[in-house]
Amino acid sequence: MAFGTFTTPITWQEGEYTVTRTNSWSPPGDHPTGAGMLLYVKDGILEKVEGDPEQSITKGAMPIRMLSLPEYVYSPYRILHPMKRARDKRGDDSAWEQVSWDEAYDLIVENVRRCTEQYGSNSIATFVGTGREAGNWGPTMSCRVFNSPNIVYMQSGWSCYGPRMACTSYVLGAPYPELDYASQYPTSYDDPRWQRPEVILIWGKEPLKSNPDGFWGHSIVDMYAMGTKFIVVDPRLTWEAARAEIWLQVRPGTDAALGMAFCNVIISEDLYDHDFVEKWCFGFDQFAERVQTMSPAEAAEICEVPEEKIIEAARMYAKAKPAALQWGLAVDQKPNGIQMGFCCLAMMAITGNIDNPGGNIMGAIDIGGLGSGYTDLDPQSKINEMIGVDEYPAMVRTQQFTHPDTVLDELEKEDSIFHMGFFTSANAIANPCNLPKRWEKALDKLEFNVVMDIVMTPTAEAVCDLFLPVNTYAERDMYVATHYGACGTWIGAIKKAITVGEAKSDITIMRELGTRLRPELWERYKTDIEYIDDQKLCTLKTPDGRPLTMQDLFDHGSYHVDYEYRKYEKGLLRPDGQPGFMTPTGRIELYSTMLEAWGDEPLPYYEEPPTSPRSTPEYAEEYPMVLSTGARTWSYFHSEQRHVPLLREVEPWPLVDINPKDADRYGLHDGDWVWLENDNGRCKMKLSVQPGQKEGALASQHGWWYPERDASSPSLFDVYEVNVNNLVPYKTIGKLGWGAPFKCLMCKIYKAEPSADIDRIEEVYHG
Ligand SMILES: Nc1nc2c(c(=O)[nH]1)N[C@H]1C(S)=C(S)[C@@H](COP(=O)(O)OP(=O)(O)OC[C@H]3O[C@@H](n4cnc5c(=O)[nH]c(N)nc54)[C@H](O)[C@@H]3O)O[C@H]1N2
Ligand SMILES: Nc1nc2c(c(=O)[nH]1)N[C@H]1C(S)=C(S)[C@@H](COP(=O)(O)OP(=O)(O)OC[C@H]3O[C@@H](n4cnc5c(=O)[nH]c(N)nc54)[C@H](O)[C@@H]3O)O[C@H]1N2
Ligand SMILES: [Mo]
Repeated sequence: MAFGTFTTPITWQEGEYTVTRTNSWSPPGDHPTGAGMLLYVKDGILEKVEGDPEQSITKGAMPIRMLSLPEYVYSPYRILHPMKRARDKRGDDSAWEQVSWDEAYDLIVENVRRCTEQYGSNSIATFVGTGREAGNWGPTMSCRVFNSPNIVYMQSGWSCYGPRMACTSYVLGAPYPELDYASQYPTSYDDPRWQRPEVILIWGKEPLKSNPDGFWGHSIVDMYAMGTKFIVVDPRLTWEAARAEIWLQVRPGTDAALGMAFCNVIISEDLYDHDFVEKWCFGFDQFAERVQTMSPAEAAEICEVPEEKIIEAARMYAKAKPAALQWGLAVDQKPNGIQMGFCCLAMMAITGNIDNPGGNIMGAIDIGGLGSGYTDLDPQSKINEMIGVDEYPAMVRTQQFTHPDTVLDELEKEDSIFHMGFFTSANAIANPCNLPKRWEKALDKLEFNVVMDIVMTPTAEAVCDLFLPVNTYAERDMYVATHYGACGTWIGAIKKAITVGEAKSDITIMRELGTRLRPELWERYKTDIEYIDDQKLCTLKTPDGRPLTMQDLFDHGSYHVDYEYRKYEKGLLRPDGQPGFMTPTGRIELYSTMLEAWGDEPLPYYEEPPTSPRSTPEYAEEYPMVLSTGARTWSYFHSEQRHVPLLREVEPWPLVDINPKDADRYGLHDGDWVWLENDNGRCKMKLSVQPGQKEGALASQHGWWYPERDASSPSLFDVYEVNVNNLVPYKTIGKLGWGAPFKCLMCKIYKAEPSADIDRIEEVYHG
């Protein structure tokens, strides 16, 4: 390993400013990408931020959401004290009253004890969101503070990262394989061990905007500038697609057919790595036979892309040395996603682009406890009590989370097991839940609901009784690790620079509650740093062999993991030290014995989206447009930041993209307000006519609500007017429980009355 090489200590004086070097995580929302930042503080106030040119991965660049940090920190929308409200006043914004932290904790303790005595501790559900800092602690909060295995991530079909991680664990026996972007080296691309990928296949991902799960999206711009070529599979013309050698403008939801055809071409044209396949893959012959059932011609018809471009793309990826694959959320957000992911992994494997310089690299097994708290489930037998384990054992046992759709069923039961809810980093009804109105009603049945957040959200207003204010990363000490440590290459320090109001960090709240409820587990940690050192960093070693500490990170700024390529050759992927992979056969399973054991097919197959012009032609007559939702935007992380002036000025309204020909067909114009509607519900957005959008398909944003509008029920910031998840069906997911059709719905589109007055939005950005 190596520490970072910075020319200054972590804080220094620059004229009137105290400058603090830090890394972003959350809040404001971000995956653990850790953009390097310099915070300029004068008289205790954060006045400005700059990118940190010395941070080895981000090199001074910063997403716009980080640039607007001061506005976020000092926003008038921020809640800075704990607040409570009587249960019968839910939905009434005027009923909140300020309380002390002690009073807030007392209320929680009283309700946890009451629920535990009356119904058992499993009656407490912890609702968590995606991989922000608090998302990482959600399982710990649930298991080690409330003593409940019922950790709930609410997105139908656990449609984020889970399907990709699950098929990776089955096929590769490893965590998510990430494109090698030299993040493990203090000197980045200059390290001689690194090789630049010749080709990157960017598939259902837009890393430049999303920086997903720790991957620094801008690195693909760097590689492009150095000569790397792109192949892009996306129904929209993205920045990456516009620069691609080959752009396959695929029909949303059909990617598994394309994946099978890619593999078919690579195998039938003998472009695969025989040596690698022979030594390290299991079930190649059956796999080859299966993908032969999907000819490029058939895939071309299904996916609506030219046959010769499929062939050309497969050849280009297979012939490049090295080649890397960026597979994104479009894999997860469809019932057929596991099979698409399977094809992605197979392509990496048969071309020998696994754990090689410039290919897709794998995490080591000894990265330590950095990842989210899966191991917190103690005893492991508690997994048998998780909601959904009987109905979807593969999902629940692989993910070690409850099954989202089954939780909704359970909440709705008259004699539901659930009685208390704790929301941390999840704005349920604005974004992660499909059919949000139904979820709201179900969540409202819970006797006591607590939320920890930054601002008053639709979820907090609708169903919560106690609000705990959390602070931002400018106000806390922490670390951030790419890929939550799972494919970890780098860990950076987050350093507190300011204090604002009474807000506390997620770990502080967890410790303080833990100390009250389960002192035997928590009392010993007097500070966040003590907890982090003991629970998270201690399995990593400094160059002189000591356990790594937060102080080391403060002293050196960052820590780079010693990266070994081709770990499978060296016995570094298996606890028994044998060469090979951590699968039942010890090889990459192109015939997946795990998928078979869980009751799915052991080989990839194609299924049409649940509703589509082909699978449901009658439905398509009424709802003729394909709808893919949630492609990421520059300004917003899911439901966040609509209250931040700079960001709202850049992206003031919820947009849905349409091809000009479709707009003409429906007599619609750029800037029109429109309804998107299907049999589940509707939502109102503003039309954006885009020549780069696939004909016959729409692309809508997600996570919208209007912080400037009426907070109380039934308005709830007009969340239901604008929430595209009104259109997403329930339990329309893959065989094993993963993947809802967030990226392959059908709807109709028609003109709406203009939405709300522009003046109110001006209030947001001009104060
Ligand atoms: N700014 C910002 N960054 C974020 C987030 C955010 O909300 N805002 N969210 C974070 C989270 S939780 C996640 S999971 C990641 C996700 O980040 P990504 O994996 O990059 O996913 P998306 O941006 O949803 O979609 C990527 C691309 O898939 C395309 N697409 C849509 N449907 C299909 C399809 O059926 N097939 C194919 N091949 N492509 C399709 C879209 O047009 C889009 O260009 O981003 C993370 N980063
Ligand atoms: N239609 C559609 N819906 C989608 C998606 C899509 O592509 N299309 N994407 C889905 C995906 S992939 C995901 S992962 C989910 C994400 O869903 P969630 O992760 O639930 O995201 P949010 O709804 O933004 O809720 C997060 C809340 O946490 C707060 N917060 C931010 N940082 C912190 C922190 O550090 N601590 C605490 N305590 N709170 C914090 C924010 O203010 C916000 O209110 O959304 C899903 N929803
Ligand atoms: Mo996500």
